[in-house]
Amino acid sequence: MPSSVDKLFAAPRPLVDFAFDEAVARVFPDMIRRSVPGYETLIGLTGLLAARHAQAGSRIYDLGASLGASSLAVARCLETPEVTLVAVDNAPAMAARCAANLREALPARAVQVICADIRDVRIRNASVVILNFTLQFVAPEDRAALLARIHAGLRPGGALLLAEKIAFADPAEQRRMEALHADFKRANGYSELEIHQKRAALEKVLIPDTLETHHRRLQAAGFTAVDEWFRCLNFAGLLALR
Ligand code: GEK
Repeated sequence: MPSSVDKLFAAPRPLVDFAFDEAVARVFPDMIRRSVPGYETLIGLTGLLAARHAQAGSRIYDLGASLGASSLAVARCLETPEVTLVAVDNAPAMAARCAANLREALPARAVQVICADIRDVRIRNASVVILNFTLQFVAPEDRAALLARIHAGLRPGGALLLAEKIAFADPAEQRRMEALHADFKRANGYSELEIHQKRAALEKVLIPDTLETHHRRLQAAGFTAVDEWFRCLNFAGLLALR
């Protein structure tokens, strides 16, 4: 399915919470590349990190897969035999496009695409679980339980790859990072109106945590080592080992 340039917030519009609907799915690759600094690097390296931790006969889960970018990066790097890729997204428009993308790009690979809430999906026999920019959309009170279920579903030696927008405890650092993030969006062609309207639409939907909160919660879920492997402005990638 073709994708297009993101103009969703270009004209004045009523304040409605952001939703992963058909209009967003259509422009999603352009939107995320222009909004998340380092997105392409992080996704490419997700493939390498996943390949290093993949185990024969296991599953690799891509939770909040959107159009399947992380799954495709994994498939490009994976040499371990008998690994099933399981991509999950609860937005029907995303899951349908993800299924079409993965079928077309990976005709010979064992792939499942599931349209469901990641809080309801059973995680089992996993060597790698990927949560790239998804936990931030899960209700904060449900995040610890989800991480504990992921930990329980990972094989010993398995890995969770968690990428998130992050918040800062220091208000001055928060302001500096937000200003740089707005500069990044401006440099990618978004207008002041687009930046303002998208920020307002996401305010109640995307709730970032500080890195301290992430570390504490991952440890409480049972992960033994947590490495910060990626950082670009207010976005970070963590590798957590079972
Ligand atoms: C990428 N990982 O390209 N259950 C299932 N899916 C969910 C849930 C949930 N509870 N909450 C949100 N989603 C991708 C990008 S986008 C990030 C991930 C962004 C899904 C939602 O439908 C959307 O497709 C995805 O998580 C978040 O690396 O748009 O900033």
